[in-house]
Amino acid sequence: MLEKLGSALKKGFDKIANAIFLDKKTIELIVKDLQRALIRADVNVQLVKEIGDKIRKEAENETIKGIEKKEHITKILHDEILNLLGKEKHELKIEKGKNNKIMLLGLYGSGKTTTTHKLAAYYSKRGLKVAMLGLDVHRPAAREQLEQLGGKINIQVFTDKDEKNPVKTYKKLKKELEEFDLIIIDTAGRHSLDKELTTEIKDLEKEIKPDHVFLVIQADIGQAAKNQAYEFQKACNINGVIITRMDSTAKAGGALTACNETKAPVYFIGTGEKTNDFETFNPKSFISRLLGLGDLEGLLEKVQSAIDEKSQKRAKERLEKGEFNLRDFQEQLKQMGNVGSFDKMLEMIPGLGKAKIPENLLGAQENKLKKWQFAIDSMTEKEIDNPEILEKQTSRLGRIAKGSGTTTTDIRQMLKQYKLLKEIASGTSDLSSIDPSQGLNQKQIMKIARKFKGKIKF
Ligand SMILES: Nc1nc2c(ncn2[C@@H]2O[C@H](COP(=O)(O)OP(=O)(O)O)[C@@H](O)[C@H]2O)c(=O)[nH]1
Ligand SMILES: [Mg+2]
Repeated sequence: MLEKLGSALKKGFDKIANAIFLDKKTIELIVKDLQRALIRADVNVQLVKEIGDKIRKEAENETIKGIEKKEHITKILHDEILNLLGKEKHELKIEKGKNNKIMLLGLYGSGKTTTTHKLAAYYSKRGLKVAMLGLDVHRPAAREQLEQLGGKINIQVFTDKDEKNPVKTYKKLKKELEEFDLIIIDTAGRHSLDKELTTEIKDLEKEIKPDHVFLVIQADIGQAAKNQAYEFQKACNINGVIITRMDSTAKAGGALTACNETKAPVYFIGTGEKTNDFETFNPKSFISRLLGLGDLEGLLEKVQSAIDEKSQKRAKERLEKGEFNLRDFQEQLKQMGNVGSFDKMLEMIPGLGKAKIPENLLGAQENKLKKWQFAIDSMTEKEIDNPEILEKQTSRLGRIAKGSGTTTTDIRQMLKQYKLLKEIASGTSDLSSIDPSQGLNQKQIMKIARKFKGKIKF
């Protein structure tokens, strides 16, 4: 369900985390993709526009910079989507021994009868004595359908096949129903909420006085769920909504967000035809499932693990001018801090962050990185500015090793990596043409990978 929306959202968050600079162009790409995906999921265009505007506005806020900005935008995007879906989880706790009644309403084929048995099974599993009451007196097969379902889950079904009036049916069966903790009531639908249906559900509500009235809506209708919920709300007191067929449409985003707009919270969602294809609706976990384990904390962690933008920007400028030196290299090493992996270092070169260079070549070796930093700390200015002299006057290596608690091998390795990085950078021709949010294309990656095959070693 909603795979497309999920993967579009995921891509958006990834783009924020991986962008070298969260500049206007990148934000615009992210916003456009996001809006397209939301509209495809049938979310109201006005709401979609508002989200886009908000993100653009926050992105323009110059007081927040660098990694904080990434965190900020990630959080806003996450919270906006959560807002769309309705923030909190609405739970329906049913107490034992209280003869609770839940009445389900909805149009033809919305899934009332199926949901009646799903709800019954749900609460029966939680230790309640549950019964189902079939009040769809208009369609001959409706009561049989309910009885069949009841037999499947071993839950008693009450109906009166000879009675053509649902209120009378209820009155007849009322006494027998008193011994149950919970009664789920299936009612009749119509093609639309016409006068007859309105009268019928009003009469039922008056007679039964249900503790909860739920509107059952099929997700296929998308944002049209909004008007349907409003209409039913006008006719009687709806506590909330159950959305069915989440599994069979790409429009479910529209149905979910539309219900939130009407302030008729979604309590449950149906995700298939079987008894257990049913779950409570929790906006937070719904989002994290859409994103594949990406709850807000996970998303923020991702952002935090990206390297500080400012220094990346400086490094990029110097690289472009061909001025990248050992000092820049040292700053990058510091930036890597506890991130400590060579691929993070590559991220400072536009587009290279996404290059699929085999992981074993880039394995994180924090100790080594620390040693490299110590080594550079022990160098003289002259050595830092002209690292070539270290190759010519090898006695310098001994001195640096002693001063930094490293070995000459460590220093040689460090110098090799520094040179390699410089070389990779100069090999990535025309840096400015690479879209930072897109990374390199396959051809560019292959070229770099071929060129450096076997060279990147720790
Ligand atoms: N795929 C899918 N089908 C469902 C779901 N809920 C109900 N249905 C199907 O939708 C059709 C109509 O359901 P039904 O309960 O008879 O609707 P009613 O007219 O409102 O009582 C049936 O074929 C159900 O099996 C669901 O969550 N997913
Ligand atoms: Mg039915």
